[in-house]
Amino acid sequence: MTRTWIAGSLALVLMVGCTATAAEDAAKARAVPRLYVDPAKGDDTDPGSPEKPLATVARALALAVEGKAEDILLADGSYGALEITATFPARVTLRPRPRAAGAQAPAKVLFERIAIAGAENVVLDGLHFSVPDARTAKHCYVHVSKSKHVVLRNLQIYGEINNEWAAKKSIAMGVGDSEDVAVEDSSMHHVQFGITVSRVKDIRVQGCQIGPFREDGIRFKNCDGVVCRDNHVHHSNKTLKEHCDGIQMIYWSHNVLLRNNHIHNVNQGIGAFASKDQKRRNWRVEGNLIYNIYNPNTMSIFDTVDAVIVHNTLPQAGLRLRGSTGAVVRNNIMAFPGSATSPDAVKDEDYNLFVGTEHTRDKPRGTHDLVGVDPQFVDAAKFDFRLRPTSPAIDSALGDGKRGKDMHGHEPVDAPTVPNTGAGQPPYADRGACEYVPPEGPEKP
Ligand SMILES: [Ca+2]
Ligand SMILES: [Ca+2]
Repeated sequence: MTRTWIAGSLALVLMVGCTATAAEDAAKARAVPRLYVDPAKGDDTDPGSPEKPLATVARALALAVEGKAEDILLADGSYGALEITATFPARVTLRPRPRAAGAQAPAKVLFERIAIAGAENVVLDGLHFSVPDARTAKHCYVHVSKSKHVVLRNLQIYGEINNEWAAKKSIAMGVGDSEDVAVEDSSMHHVQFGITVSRVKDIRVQGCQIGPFREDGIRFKNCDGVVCRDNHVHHSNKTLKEHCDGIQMIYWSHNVLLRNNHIHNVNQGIGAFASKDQKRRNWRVEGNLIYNIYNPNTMSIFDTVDAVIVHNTLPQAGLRLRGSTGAVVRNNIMAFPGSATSPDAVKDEDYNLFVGTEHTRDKPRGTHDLVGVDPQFVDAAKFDFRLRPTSPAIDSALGDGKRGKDMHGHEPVDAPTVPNTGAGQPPYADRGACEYVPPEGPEKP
């Protein structure tokens, strides 16, 4: 009896604890109004609760327009095509319903296509996109047009019918005529194009995995405010003479940051080709690693005014600057300097490491350039272009105060056994795209 009472009291205490937590959870749930959707078991006349979900996303979106949902949780299943055309009063997120405790399989909420047109405040998070059969027209899995404040996060987009169809007919993401759009941490492969962006103000593409693909990995046309960083773009399968870029800039884009992108095994790396009508302005190209490119365009920054091109590693190539003026070219590791068509293409070239000795540009080398020097990569044959501890690129760059983390997440550190032959702030940044981190840690002040 006593034992039962104690056990009962203990259970009551535990229950009170649980109730408090459940109450907190409930408060959080109320803070973000939620609706549940299940196409197999739901009914659009139901309230959209976990137990009584709605049947369609369209019904959930209609309720979200009225402010009754900011979080729309989708059960596993195939949803076909969806159009989102509303302006929502608060940001509305479509995402998979969280897994039950102990569930093994990842969520698979599969769409054939989502078009976001004339909409505002939309987030797609964790959704899959593919189609079961080849289509006659071109197929764009996620299409954003005339919209504002859109986030496309953690999406997986892939062709799985046959490579021939996928390679010629499919675009993973198309974004046009919009403002404030972010594409984050998404993966796309077996598509013709990865991400194509036209006439967008403030577009961010970051943390995406793109490849294999056929035509272009990421391309921007006539955009203002581009951040394209920490993307891995690899393996295009066009024949070697055909056009295809890891990242391509078509015509002008202004206020551009291309940072820490890892591009390889494509026909061209970063291709910002002719933009005769409007020269590009305010560009920073930093920390990119590009190799195994099948034609001379490993990094081509044409028709751009005063571009800052720093801390890139092009182990097999040089930089091409046709039609550009006033470039700052510092702290890069390149096979050779590359080419330009104008004597004023470069206004400041220094602190680079050139593996080869030839120099084709009119601008003289900077007094701190290292020429004909082995950068001592960890294992170039295996495409590991980090620096060995004895590399002359370590602690020898000119810091401009803006170098953040590199593509591996490393800030510049002061290697204690290497004299700081660099300058600026910090004086111990490294040349090239990969900051060396000594095993013994940085110099202690
Ligand atoms: Ca360093
Ligand atoms: Ca040092």
